[in-house]
Amino acid sequence: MQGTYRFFFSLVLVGLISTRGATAAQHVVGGSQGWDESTDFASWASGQTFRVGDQLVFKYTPGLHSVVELGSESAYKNCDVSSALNSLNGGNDAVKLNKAGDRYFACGTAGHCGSGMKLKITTVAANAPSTPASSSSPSSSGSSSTSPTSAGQESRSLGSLLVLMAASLVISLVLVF
Ligand SMILES: [Cu+2]
Repeated sequence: MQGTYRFFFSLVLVGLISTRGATAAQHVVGGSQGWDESTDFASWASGQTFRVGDQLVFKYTPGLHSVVELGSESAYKNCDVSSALNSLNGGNDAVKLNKAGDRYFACGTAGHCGSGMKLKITTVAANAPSTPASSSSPSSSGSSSTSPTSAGQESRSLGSLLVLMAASLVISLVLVF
């Protein structure tokens, strides 16, 4: 019986570790093109589901670009980088999405925001369903819209696996005591 208990307990630990790894996603802004003037960020963002606990990673050549977080929709629309909440310039900058809601980013280099180097994202609750990217934006490419959806399904199935493991632990405890 002691061996049974340890077996189920280690299953639960493995479940916890793999679920944590699957739910906290890193979104490399712009995908393989990165944070660059030529990237279509609206199209990229429409294929992603941003959840609380995830991270944005801005990859670019330091000195050429920067990352400025803007405080409002109007600052975003007008490329008003003077009202910046935060500014990053390392070239490999992680931004944690710590609560649900809209956030706005732009490049701080003169002229870049105006030529489209800006990003608006909406963060949803950690357990919210994935964006139905295939039905809402038929124009976006298939490869960019399918991968986040399948990642979301994977994390949900890991979640239900965890529930199963927790149930197994309870059953094994009842058997032991
Ligand atoms: Cu730039």
